[in-house]
Amino acid sequence: MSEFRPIGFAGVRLDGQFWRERLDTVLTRTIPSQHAKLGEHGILESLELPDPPPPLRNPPNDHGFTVQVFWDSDVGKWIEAASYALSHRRNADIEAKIEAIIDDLEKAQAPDGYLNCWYLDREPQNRWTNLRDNHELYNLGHMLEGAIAYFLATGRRRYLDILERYVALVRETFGPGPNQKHGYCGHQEIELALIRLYHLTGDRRHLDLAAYFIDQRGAQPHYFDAEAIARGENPRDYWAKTYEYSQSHKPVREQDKVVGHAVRAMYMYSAMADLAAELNDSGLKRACETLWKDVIATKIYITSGLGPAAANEGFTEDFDLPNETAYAETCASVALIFWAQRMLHLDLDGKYADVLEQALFNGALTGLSRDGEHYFYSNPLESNGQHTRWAWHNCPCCTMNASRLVASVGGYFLSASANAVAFHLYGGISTAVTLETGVVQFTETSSYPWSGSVKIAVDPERPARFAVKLRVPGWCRDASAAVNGTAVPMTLEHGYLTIDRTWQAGDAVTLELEMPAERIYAHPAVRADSGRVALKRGPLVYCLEHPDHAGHRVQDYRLPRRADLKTATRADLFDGIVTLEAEGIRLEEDDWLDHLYRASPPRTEPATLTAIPYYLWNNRGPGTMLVWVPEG
Ligand code: FUB
Ligand code: ZN
Repeated sequence: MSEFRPIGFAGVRLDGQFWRERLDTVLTRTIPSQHAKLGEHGILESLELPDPPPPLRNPPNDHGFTVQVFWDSDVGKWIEAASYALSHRRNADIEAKIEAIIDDLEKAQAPDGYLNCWYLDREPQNRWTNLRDNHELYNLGHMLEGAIAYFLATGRRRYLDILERYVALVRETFGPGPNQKHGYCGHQEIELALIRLYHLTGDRRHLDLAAYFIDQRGAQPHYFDAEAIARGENPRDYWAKTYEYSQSHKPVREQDKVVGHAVRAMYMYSAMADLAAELNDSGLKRACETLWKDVIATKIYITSGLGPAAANEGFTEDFDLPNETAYAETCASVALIFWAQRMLHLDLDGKYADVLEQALFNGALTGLSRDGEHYFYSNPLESNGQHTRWAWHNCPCCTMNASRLVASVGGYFLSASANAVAFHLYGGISTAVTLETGVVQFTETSSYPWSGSVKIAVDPERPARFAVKLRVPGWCRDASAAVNGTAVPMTLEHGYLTIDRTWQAGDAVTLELEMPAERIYAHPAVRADSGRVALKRGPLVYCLEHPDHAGHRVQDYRLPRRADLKTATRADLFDGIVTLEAEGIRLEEDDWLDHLYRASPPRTEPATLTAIPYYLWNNRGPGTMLVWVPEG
């Protein structure tokens, strides 16, 4: 296991324009507007528990399930995101809103500590009877993460106290004892929250409970069978048909294929990686590595979207990666970032940081609009104009996953051990890190991801020997580095360049990462991408979008194999971006008249293809978009 630990986002200041803009947007627009939406959609009201409860806002689907059962989680996630925002800037209005929510939760909590507003409001007698579907522990997980974040941001512990009472009840209820339930949640999440609570309190019982839930998953006799029978149902009538859906088809250590619901899978693998590190558990680590290989080799979109299918919000067969119908839920890419970061701390290997970065720039950021108030739930790689960013969703899970990620993004930039600091991402940050030799101020300056020129000022309080490790991304084929102007030999170990020397105030490292525009091809088994090419530069995946093509359908463009790819700095687009341009052709349809088929190919016209970063698509209205461009 590696000795590196992440440096918490609160200690990392974002100075670079790219992330500063996203963070400011989230602080000033996303967090307040999300609170307003929680109010408008009845989610805040659902904490008030009137008797009798009001009619459902979201009618049950055809297997009797309503998303209202996990509204508590949406509130918890908003508090978590808002608390991360408070760690950047205190805000009396947001704090008053959180306090009002805590008032409601305090009133709602049952005398024994139970706190689930769906069950308390509607069917208090049925608590813990449907862990498979009804998200009770998932809700607690998100609320608990919110309470921890709020405590860390403000020092106020009322919400945390409420939830610690609930956790104590859960610990009493679940476990190996003869009078305990041997169950676990159908939607993983509680495990991650318990591990966070363990980090906060040092109370080992929280870690043990997380480990219990993970190890119990998939044990026989199957818990979800037993509880279905107890509800008077036949387990074979399970609407999802298979426990692969919740990764409980077999014990987690035996799992070697990534299956089922994508967000559930990613949260579970994140918890497994956490437990592998905390418990030095090589079995769990091995399982994580096997699952990692499987997803990376056969199931991930180039954008790092995960889970092509809407039916199970998740995975299908290997290489099944359709573009226009891709589900690729924003939450799944956010959760992949959680998992990748944990893998990176099991082994400091750039292959994990590469995926983390890819998911951050392409999978997760896409979910949040430029204005900070519109979202994508699914992230297709092609559109015929049918996709549109929405201001809210009746299942708003992705909204707060986007905001909590951006509000805490500084936490993914670097890690430290006792005598080394590792930079994983670049983009303009400053932070003070305490090493065993003393405090060192690091100031990283760059306009990454637009440029690969990075400068890092290293200022120890007194001269000291330690290592600075710089990630050279897997996409970069030519890199150079220097300390105070003297070149450093580019010997990489697992994707990192190590500069181990005695540093003194005023030292500066420069890193040049060549960042040419590139064509990327898919494995031939990915039928959807056959004969097509994707464009990338640095960590960014690009796409063609309608406004840059005079309203023509972007699917009509062809990129000749030998066409040069040029980069252009476009101050006029999205406050300044780098676009990719190439000369190609466009198929014309004006001479087809009423023919649907004919013996001669379409007439073509020379045409310029302009590609923008994928994460920016659909900020200028719906229309055609294409990631995988036909070559020819
Ligand atoms: O079930 C809770 C959340 O809602 C899941 O993580 C998402 O996939 C959506 O179904
Ligand atoms: Zn989601």
